Amino acid sequence: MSDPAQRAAELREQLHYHNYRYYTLDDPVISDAEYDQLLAELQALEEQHPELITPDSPTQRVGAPPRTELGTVQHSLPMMSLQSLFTDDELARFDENCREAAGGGVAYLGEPKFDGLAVELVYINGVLEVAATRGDGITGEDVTENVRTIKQVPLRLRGAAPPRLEVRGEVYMRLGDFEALNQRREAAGEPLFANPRNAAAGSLRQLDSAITAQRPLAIFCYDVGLTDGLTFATQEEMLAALRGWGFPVNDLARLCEGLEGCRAYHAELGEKRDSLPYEIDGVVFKVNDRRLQEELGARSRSPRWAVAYKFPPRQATTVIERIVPSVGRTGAITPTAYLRPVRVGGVTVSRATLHNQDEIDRKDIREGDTVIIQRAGDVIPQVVKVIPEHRPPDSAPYRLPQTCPVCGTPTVREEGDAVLRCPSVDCPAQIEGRLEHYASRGALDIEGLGEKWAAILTREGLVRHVYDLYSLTKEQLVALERMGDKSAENLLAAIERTKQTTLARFLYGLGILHVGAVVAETLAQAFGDIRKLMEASLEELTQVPGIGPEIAASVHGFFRAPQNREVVERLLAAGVNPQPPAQVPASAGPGPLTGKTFVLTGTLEGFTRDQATAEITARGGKVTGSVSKKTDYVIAGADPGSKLTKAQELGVPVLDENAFRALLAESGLGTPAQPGLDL
Ligand code: 3BD
Repeated sequence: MSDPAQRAAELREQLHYHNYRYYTLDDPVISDAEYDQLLAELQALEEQHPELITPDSPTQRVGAPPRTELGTVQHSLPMMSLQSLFTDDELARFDENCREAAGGGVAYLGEPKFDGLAVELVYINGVLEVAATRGDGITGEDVTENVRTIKQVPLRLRGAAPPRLEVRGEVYMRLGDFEALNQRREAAGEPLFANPRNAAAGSLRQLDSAITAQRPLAIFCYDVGLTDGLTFATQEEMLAALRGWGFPVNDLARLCEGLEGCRAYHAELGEKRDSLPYEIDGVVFKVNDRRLQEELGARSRSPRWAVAYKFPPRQATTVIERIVPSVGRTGAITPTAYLRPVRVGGVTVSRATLHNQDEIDRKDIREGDTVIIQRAGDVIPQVVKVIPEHRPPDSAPYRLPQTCPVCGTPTVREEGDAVLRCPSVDCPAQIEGRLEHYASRGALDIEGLGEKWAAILTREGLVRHVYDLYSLTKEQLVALERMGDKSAENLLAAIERTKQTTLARFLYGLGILHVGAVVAETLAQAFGDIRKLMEASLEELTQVPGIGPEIAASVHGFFRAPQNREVVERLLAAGVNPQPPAQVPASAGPGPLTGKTFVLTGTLEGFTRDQATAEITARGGKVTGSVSKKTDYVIAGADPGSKLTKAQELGVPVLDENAFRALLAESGLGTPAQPGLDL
């Protein structure tokens, strides 16, 4: 191959460039694994030819340049780097070197290598004084205020503390927390974090600690810096001391005897990797005996007594063959990238989620693109970024379809919503979820028809549209597994009973976007008749008190779609007869609920919480969350909570469901029709 000096210069230049892309621009053009490979090659070259090492070599400066906005902190002892190993042979050489210095077998402390952000915490007289990121190992960023917001970080040490103590660890985000954070960001139309490590880094390096406080950060501690004379005989002893002071120390750390012990530990954690609630990218082995550590010493920046033995990378480069939109149970249309299959972290990956149109636009992801993909834990793989240099010349930006790919209904995207949806009640992709909702307690309340039977009825092809419920026969039902004679009869009777229902329940049951039980009640009061509502103009809808422009647009749009109108017509033709609410006489005087304050506790049989609230507010009452002397009534259903006890203590009248119904009936509005329930 080429001259080593020339190759080293080449590598250095590439690494500087990729370092800049990664740390300064936050926009890498190669995967982490490819970067690691270049770095490893340069390190090997410099080890063979130490005269080639220059002070500015990337091997001499591994870390992010501190950002000036956050303020900087000098580490009193440099935070070293860790040499990365990728093979058993490399591990054997590491062990050999340690054994040579020890003059015998060596015990190592093995621990997971957390994929987060290294930090140092400084405690003065037991109190957290300063927290800094690792930075370039010499100088880090001052993130004291942000670290204070991490609940796992002790602000004061437990037990006796030295005058000064420096503790080092890794700030990270748990996978579940990361997904939840990204889901919130997706719903709010904010850019998503590519992985838990970026989410942790972005959260820790906020200029406003109030934002950090809302991010679910966590920490594992694994080392000390200056300890003011305090010494530890072994790594294990130090971890025990950290635990004692109140720091989170990972409990997978184990003593590993010799090379075999290390190999077994690496294999064991490799198997556990996918089931851990946080991301790890390898294991770290450290000579357990601290005196032997000292003897082994360090190279320029990394100790000779510790290594990171990496797992196969979880990023890979591949090509998007197609982008396919799919419709979920709730009508959300999600784009999926179908990939040229590629091995990532020991698994073959052929699909990645693209989330939504905003994410596609932000990353400018197109069919035919070469992309870096990544998986974390068991999470669906994601596209990290496109490599524009490899883009085919004829490519075009990708747009989600304007009509539902399953049923052809024009898709809608509400303002402020990142998700594109199919708004049809009759979309086959959604029928299972729609049916379950139609049958739910707050809607038509079909006893016995929950998630399980909604799935069976739709999968067996017995129900393709909600109105198919009304033509089900006993023969069809008993032919199903686990459906006996009696249950079939009960289900048919429960379906039959729903023909007498209220307009509010019926509206709620249609599952119109933004129409919950309260809005359904409001619309029922305002229009009184399903056909009037179907013909209502946008203006008429907007004029109803309590109906904002967003709801009005959703309802109006819903009834403009012919598929939805047909579903309503067929339900009515099947005999469903939604009853208008009793009219409030314009001059209706105050009733028994007017101005009264209610608290709900436990589960009611005939109402959801929203419906009970709607009934009370329709009669001039109000519902609050906690019991006080100002509470007029507590409505207690099954399994009431502490609110019932509180009511009894304060002498607030407690009504059960029947008494509540009776009270509702006393008011001008009558009782909400509840088929099959005696009062
Ligand atoms: C971990 C150095 C030593 C104390 C130096 C042996 C390189 C990040 O779980 N132990 C760990 C982990 C990281 C460590 C040490 N033990 N150094 C360790 C570590 N269990 N991640 N690191 N670091 C911390 C780093 N960070 C950013 C850029 C370059 N290097």
